[in-house]
Amino acid sequence: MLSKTAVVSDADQGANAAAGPFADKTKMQHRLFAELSAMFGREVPLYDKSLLVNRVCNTAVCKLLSEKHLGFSISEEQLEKASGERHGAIRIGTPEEYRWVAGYFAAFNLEPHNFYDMTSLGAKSQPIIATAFRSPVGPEHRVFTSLLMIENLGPEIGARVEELLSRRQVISDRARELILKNEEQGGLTEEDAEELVREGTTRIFKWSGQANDFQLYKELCDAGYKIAADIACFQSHHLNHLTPNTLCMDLYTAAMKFALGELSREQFTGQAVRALEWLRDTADRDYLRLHFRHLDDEALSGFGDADVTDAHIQDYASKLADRLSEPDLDLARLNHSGFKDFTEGPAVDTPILLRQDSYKALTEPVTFHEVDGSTVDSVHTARFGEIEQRFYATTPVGRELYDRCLANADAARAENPGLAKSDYDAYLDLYAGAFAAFPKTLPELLRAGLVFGKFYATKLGRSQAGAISTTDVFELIDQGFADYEGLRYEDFLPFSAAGIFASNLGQYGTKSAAAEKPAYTQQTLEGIMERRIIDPNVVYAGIQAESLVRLYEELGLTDRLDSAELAKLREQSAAYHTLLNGGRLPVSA
Ligand code: OOG
Ligand code: NI
Repeated sequence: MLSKTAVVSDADQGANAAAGPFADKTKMQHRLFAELSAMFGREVPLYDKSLLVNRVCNTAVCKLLSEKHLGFSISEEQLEKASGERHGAIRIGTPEEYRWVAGYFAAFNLEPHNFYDMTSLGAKSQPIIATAFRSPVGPEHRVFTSLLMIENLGPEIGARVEELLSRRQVISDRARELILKNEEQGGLTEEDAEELVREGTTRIFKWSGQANDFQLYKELCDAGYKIAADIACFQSHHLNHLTPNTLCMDLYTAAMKFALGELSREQFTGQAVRALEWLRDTADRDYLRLHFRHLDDEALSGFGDADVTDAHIQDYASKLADRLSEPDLDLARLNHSGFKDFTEGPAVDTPILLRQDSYKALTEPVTFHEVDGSTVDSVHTARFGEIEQRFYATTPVGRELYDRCLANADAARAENPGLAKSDYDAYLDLYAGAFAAFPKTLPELLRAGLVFGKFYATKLGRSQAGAISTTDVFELIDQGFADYEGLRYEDFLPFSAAGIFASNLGQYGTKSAAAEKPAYTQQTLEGIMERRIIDPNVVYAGIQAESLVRLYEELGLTDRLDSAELAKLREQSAAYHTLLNGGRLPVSA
């Protein structure tokens, strides 16, 4: 059966330019992630339950928000969508596999963004380079995709890893056919795209519990290359984690620790009250816009303000404690290894980039198959349960400040290593201290040039077009002629990733055993994929520049603008459009 006429979404226009009777790639991307989530839920009961805990917490958050912002409400379906975003992580063994995986993702409008060199993170290094596949505009899903750089394992063990990897074919002949078809035709019919989704959930990303070469596995682990063992000895690119997003990180982490039996009821309600009070005091219009895509300007400006009393907050916390104490959320009885001690990323009061946390990797049964036909039953510890909350994308200046603050936070933590466990509130305060240099609200962050935003003319502004004198965007905002929103950060943080690798592999980084440590660049990975990697900063800066050009036009200010400034904005906007229209991206020189 041929698919009905494909509907091409805005975000997809570049990717589907030559649209024939093809399925909408972004729609198929949602299908893929919904199916992956169902697959992972069947494979890992704790993951499935963590989604329920997240759901319970997000529902409480929405109740509080509707009490604070009169008129705010959210349907089950909208909440499902707002909580339905995912990022996955897979780890690939060879360049050839990596190229096929990149082709697979292209069929779902998932393009490589950013180059992550995990071999150069000092003590936190791993023998890995990576990129993340996502839609270039308005992404909801992502896959952080690592490639093992075998030469770092040293010649002897490296050769054995290479030999083992050369014997597997993760992407079936049929999947390869479909990937090539997508590349040739510029799209796939719905039927073909569905088949490619199934190739993903029944084979490519599926956990089989089957592995090869127990001896090599043991030697890799003993030599400090657990990541290599996780990649080389298995028969698929099994999803390592599949991360949902939360509306309130600190509430969710407290809830998970309570459900896992790591916090008493009293400790839980204490932490929940702190998290909910924080929300009550800070979840303003900008928070709502950032977390709920279904709210437009009109909706946002229509909400009334009301107070949420301390008594209500106590009540929310104790109702949550009741719900989490019900037998279906008694997570302590499931296979688990506890929850991470602290959250990666910025402090709770600094709404930039992303915050991540996780339950720790599970120890799962594995059967190793040997060349002589015998089998060995053992266990493997790799798959964990991450959660995240995304905030504003930093400009290069903001990112530099973040990196410095993070180094301070790491140093403060190193001086008080037990604090997160012994006194969590004191730990949060200590951690926040390290980020004191950051402004705490979106308007301040924008004014300081630390985050990217999108600016647009208001009704009032348009009615005054031609009679406005200032071209200063913040004066325009103050005068009511312009409005703003922040751009959400859609990418990853290598140090957070390293922290996650470390706490889950029980291993804080590895040294390269190569005679000379190889240097990897973005071109290394682009060459492997035969695709260009998109620089997200070009996208963020382009979206901001384009919005400013339009704002000035709509307010009749284009002629008043400094010509060099206007030229720069147009250039940034053009660079962004060139990236989007690239289709299969050429490798950069
Ligand atoms: C990937 C780690 C990176 C994140 O959220 O930073 C990542 C991995 O563990 O394979 O997913
Ligand atoms: Ni992750």
